[in-house]
Amino acid sequence: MKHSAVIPVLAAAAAVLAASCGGERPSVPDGANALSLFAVDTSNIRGTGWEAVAEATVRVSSPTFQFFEEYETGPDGWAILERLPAGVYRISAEKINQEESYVILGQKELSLVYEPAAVDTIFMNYQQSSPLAINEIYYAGCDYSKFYFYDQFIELYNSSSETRYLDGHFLVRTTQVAEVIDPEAEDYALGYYVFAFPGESGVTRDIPIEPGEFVVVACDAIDHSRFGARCVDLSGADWEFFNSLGSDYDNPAVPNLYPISNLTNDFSMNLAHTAVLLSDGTAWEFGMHYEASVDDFKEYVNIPLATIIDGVEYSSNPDSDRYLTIRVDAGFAGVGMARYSGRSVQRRFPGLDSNNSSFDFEIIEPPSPGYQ
Ligand SMILES: [Ca+2]
Ligand SMILES: [Ca+2]
Ligand SMILES: [Ca+2]
Repeated sequence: MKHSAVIPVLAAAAAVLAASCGGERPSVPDGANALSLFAVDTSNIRGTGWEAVAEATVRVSSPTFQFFEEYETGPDGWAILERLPAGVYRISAEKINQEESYVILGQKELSLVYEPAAVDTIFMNYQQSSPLAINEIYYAGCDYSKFYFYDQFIELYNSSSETRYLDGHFLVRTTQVAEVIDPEAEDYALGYYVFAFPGESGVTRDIPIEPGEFVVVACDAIDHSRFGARCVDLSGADWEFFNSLGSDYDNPAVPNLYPISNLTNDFSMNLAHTAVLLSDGTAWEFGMHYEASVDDFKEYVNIPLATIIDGVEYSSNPDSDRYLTIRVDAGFAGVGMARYSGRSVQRRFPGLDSNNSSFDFEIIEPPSPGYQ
């Protein structure tokens, strides 16, 4: 069966449907077009410039007639798409790195009329799944001689093109004990310190975070640099965690996040291993969970996974037991980082979020509150 460049829609559809089962290439009517497609990773994530993407899955479909084919790029990043009927095509490319648990994606649309040897490029980049993300966590502490770690902070970043609102959102530090729950078996994460921005999530709109804006939440918003050479000046922080039930310091010039429970502790983070969450604060409940180490039940806050906007687990030891489900974060930030090193973990570029912190984060020095 031989067709000209113009293919009747129904005939093409019938041919594809008839051949769509099994692993063989469907026998779509012959088209005159061939497309050599080059898949390139534009992220420059390893600092080596743009790179050809080998073994990317390339899916080709048409919005105007029934057509679907899958290809794979070769070791040099090229896929040869042959015998394409004339028409409009949507092309997507995807590369999943299972070792490092990240995804790069690219897509484009193009029209082929009569091009027996067309050449094109598909530009790929990392999936950015959180428009609002935890961009930096500084938890390590700055001075071993004084065991000083009160200059901890969390930095948020809006990588979307829209203003977002933090009203009523929670910043959460999870458990620091393994096996309180099986994180893969539950649809919530364990919150231990849970502090809330003022207002009501999705209702009030008083705490904007603009596109490209960083927001710094300090544990204590003071100039810590007078306590050690590596300690961080947080007097300019946007927010601070404040617990009026404890002996916490309150900088009156900096607005506060308050705890939702009656724990008396300030918000603080383990110097080597825990997880930090940003949730939208729309749902939560207290939950008593048994802790073998103290042989008693301890009060936590169950944070439904569906309310979690971003979560980052960090651990200096890459073999640690996980506190957070891999559905939120498949890796660890901060592997190898020492306590009191004055170093911090930050996304390799703002907004990079493959839900694998091993890949997304790098260790930086000094910490960078409010900037990248
Ligand atoms: Ca505080
Ligand atoms: Ca304050
Ligand atoms: Ca920063």
